[in-house]
Amino acid sequence: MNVRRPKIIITYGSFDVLHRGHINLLRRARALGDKLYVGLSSDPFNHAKGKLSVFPYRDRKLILENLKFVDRVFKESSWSQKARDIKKYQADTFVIGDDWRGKFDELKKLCRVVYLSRTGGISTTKIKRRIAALHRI
Ligand code: C2G
Repeated sequence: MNVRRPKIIITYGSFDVLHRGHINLLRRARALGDKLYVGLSSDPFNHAKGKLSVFPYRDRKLILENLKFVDRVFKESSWSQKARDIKKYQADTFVIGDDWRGKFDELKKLCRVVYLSRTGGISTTKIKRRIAALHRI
């Protein structure tokens, strides 16, 4: 009896101040296969992306690793590591939100590339602003 190799889904992000937009993305990504691997932006790479995270990498990693539909979290420390990661983890599909539509099409030579719709009305930036506003009260 031939045992099918689990279908690996790979995605990347900062996932700072985890919210329903992130959860929707991760849940739908996981539903496209059997395992979900997440490349989590390191603090220095986050900074290179112009983001100062509220939670440091180790906290963001702990939170993601405890989501039932995340199977592995590894460090994303550069824009250029995706192709290597896809080969290393034998990923079948690369998934990311459609705010990135078209940006990672070069990965199509390695695996399926899927851009999922973003969840409207929520972002880490909005959450930061809301906390700042509440703090002023
Ligand atoms: N996302 C979403 N809906 C939101 C917010 C985010 O679907 N309201 C998705 C994004 O499209 C992305 C994932 O959640 O696929 C993580 O979002 P961020 O943490 O903002 O990650 P980003 O800065 O887009 O990093 O190399 C790729 C980068 O690391 C992606």
